[in-house]
Amino acid sequence: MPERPASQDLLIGIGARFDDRVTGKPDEFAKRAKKIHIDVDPSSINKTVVVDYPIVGDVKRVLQELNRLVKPLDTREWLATIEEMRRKYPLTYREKKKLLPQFVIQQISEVTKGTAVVATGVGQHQMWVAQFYQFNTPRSIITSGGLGTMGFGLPAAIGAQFGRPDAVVWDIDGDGSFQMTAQELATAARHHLPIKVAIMNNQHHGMVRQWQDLFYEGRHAQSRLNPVDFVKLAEAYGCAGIRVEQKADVRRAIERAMSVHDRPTVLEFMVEEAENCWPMIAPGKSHDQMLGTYEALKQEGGIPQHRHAEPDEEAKLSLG
Ligand SMILES: Cc1cc2nc3c(=O)[nH]c(=O)nc-3n(C[C@H](O)[C@H](O)[C@H](O)COP(=O)(O)OP(=O)(O)OC[C@H]3O[C@@H](n4cnc5c(N)ncnc54)[C@H](O)[C@@H]3O)c2cc1C
Ligand SMILES: Cc1ncc(C[n+]2csc(CCOP(=O)(O)OP(=O)(O)O)c2C)c(N)n1
Ligand SMILES: [Mg+2]
Repeated sequence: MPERPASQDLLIGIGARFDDRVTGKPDEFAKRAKKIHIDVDPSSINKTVVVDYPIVGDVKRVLQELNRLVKPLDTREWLATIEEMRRKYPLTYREKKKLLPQFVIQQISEVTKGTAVVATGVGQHQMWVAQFYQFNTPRSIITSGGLGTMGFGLPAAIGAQFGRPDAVVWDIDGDGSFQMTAQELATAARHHLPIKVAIMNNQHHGMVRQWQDLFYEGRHAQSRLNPVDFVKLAEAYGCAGIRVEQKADVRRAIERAMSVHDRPTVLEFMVEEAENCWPMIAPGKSHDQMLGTYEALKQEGGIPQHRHAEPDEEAKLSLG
């Protein structure tokens, strides 16, 4: 398939560390491609991916120099190809009886028109935010990618709300991650910050549970979490608390949270425990061996989730 990195003919990395989450098995990564890597840090070059043309320098200067040497390309055909790939291989999930976190995140995205600042914890919910919150403004996802620090979401949302008092700030969090720094609700309440905390309560360290199911014969060692009443916890700190169990109540709950302006709101979404995040590359495997591809999920009854082609017009206007 021409779409997969294994069969690309040219790969240009502009300020990239080529993390293992990106490369999968490094030896197989974009194997047939000539590789150009621009990075200000020489230690990033040839670290995991050996490249044909290393360029060390600040990206702005390097690109200015490069622009002098190359002719402008007509990229219309390539952009159309990318659009076609998006259409052909959309994200997908199968409806289940219980509430799905992907659906909740899509609803938050719609209500906020993709213009909120969104902080996250670490785990499945973090990846679903990247997939299903349709960001319309740059520099709006605040997430711990490299270090992957659970507990990052709430303090990050507090910082974001202090930094941008007029912005709508959400922390879309996991029940495990949230509990690492939940006491910071006191700080948020004391300063009357109107942050919204949406906890995807799957009563598990979901990402760990997913790996245990896929690679460790379902041995759920230490990944199941005690039930916690997050609404009571929120109220104990002087925050508003809302629990949602049914799909039909999701939208109203999000809208209610958006109407609270004088204190934090914690929304506890009781989501499906056994939902997996797809697609994924198993440890030590390559892009060609991706699990949970669109084709595979569609066979199991997955419903395509097409993205809006263009940012919401109203959202664009509100950005000025
Ligand atoms: C559960 C989980 C799942 C994840 N899944 C994915 C995934 O599917 N896909 C994904 O991409 N990531 C994923 N990540 C994040 C991943 O771990 C890395 O954090 C991310 O890939 C790093 O992206 P990066 O290399 O662009 O940024 P960084 O790691 O921040 O690297 C930036 C690079 O740019 C260079 N640089 C900075 N400024 C300049 C400049 N002015 N000029 C030139 N060079 C510059 C730096 O030297 C550095 O080498 C996931 C993380 C978690 C926790
Ligand atoms: C401080 C810390 N401890 C452990 C981990 C390893 N880890 C990564 S994701 C995860 C589970 C996260 O659970 P939760 O926050 O409930 O998110 P979910 O995957 O269920 O959405 C764990 C334990 C980590 N990233 N950070
Ligand atoms: Mg969880």
